[in-house]
Amino acid sequence: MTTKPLDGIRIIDFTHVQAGPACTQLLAWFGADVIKVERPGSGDVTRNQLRDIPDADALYFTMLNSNKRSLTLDTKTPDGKEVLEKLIQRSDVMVENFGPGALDRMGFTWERILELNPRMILASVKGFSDGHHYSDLKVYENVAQCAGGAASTTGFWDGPPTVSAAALGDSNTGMHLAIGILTALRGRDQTGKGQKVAVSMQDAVLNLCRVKLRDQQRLERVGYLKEYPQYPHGTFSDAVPRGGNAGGGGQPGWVLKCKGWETDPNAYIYFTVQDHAWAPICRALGRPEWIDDPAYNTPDARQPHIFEIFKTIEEWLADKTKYEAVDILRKFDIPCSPVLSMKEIARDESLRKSGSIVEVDHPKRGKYLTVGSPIKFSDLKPEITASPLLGEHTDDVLAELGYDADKIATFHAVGVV
Ligand code: CAO
Repeated sequence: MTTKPLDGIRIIDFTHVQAGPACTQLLAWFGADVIKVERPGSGDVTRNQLRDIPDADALYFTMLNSNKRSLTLDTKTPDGKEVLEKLIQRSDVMVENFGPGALDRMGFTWERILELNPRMILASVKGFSDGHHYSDLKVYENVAQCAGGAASTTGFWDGPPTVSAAALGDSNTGMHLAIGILTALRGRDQTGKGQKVAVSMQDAVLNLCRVKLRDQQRLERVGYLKEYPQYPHGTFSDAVPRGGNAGGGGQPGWVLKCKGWETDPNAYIYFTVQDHAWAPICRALGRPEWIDDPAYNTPDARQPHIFEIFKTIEEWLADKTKYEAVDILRKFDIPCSPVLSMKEIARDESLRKSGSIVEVDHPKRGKYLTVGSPIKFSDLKPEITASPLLGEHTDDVLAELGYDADKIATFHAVGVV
């Protein structure tokens, strides 16, 4: 077996649902020994949620818990607490995303954890930061998207705030937490001391909405936002509006219809009008007369009739599939992409080849697809293995902690594990 960068790091994975599991799964891919601690009998709630095969763990679970080991443990019993204490003494990191205060109520305050292991890194996800006026709230994905500024700035101006399908609140928070954990591990190399790392889902969403806070300040200073569809013909209020599919940066763009859009909901491309690519765009569209026309040749000149320009592009696209269109536009260096459905992504050969989509064999499910590591290394190719069955590694982990076979049998008999 080849060495992985996080070999030797033991992580107590006291996480559930998505935000925490996404973080620990990433660290497991890179070599950490991730021991998922789950309630005996039921385990992570996602094992049962949205099942597509009656007796097999749901994809929700399998796609967020690969490469881990599973230990069942009732951490509210005295024996369960003792096992967890031993585990804390022998681990480097504990990751949790319980509701506010749950870990304290279980008896594992930060002070107690430090007492057990001063080198421990305790990494937590909560909905809101410590001390925030909503810090007592339990939070799921869409709640975080609303609290972090994503929902109020997503969607169309004549529709309600809209959440994204991307897990900005869950997996995104988990990725932030992974960065925090690796930073704390590096810090521990220098100081010998552990520390607490926390990421709130609201903050992680807000971090991705940074440009919208940029826009808020611009709006307050000048009263309008040039790159939004509301400019110059519509009106602005005092808060950043929803901009539909606008580019959002300095490059106007929009989702445009291609051949077949009447029946195929994904027959579209995203088209970007980069300023310095204006001449190639005109050439690609067969409109060379626009290149030097003062009504078109600067971003400011184009903006008042940008939708008329998009309409012209759609006329050009009418007899081209999204793939044909991108094949032409790529030759002119125009930033664009087909709008890909999940069906197309699941079958995409390039994504399979790069390891971004991986087929995994599961003892109960058979083969299923999952998303592999989006991070690529020159000297590490994460190998994605099946998620563990509930309690699959309970006896192994207990034996590693020094429990003999009789004691382990007793734990099973009384339901501690
Ligand atoms: N043994 C014994 N008890 C266990 C246990 C175990 N192995 N694992 C968990 N529990 C207990 C907890 O101690 C807690 O008990 P108390 O409430 O009595 O103290 C209880 O299970 C429930 O935990 P919870 O509050 O985390 O669960 P919930 O289903 O009510 O809430 C969620 C779920 C996600 C809303 C909440 O955990 C939360 O807000 N987490 C922080 C934010 C977050 O990560 N959200 C993302 C979820 S989607 O990715």
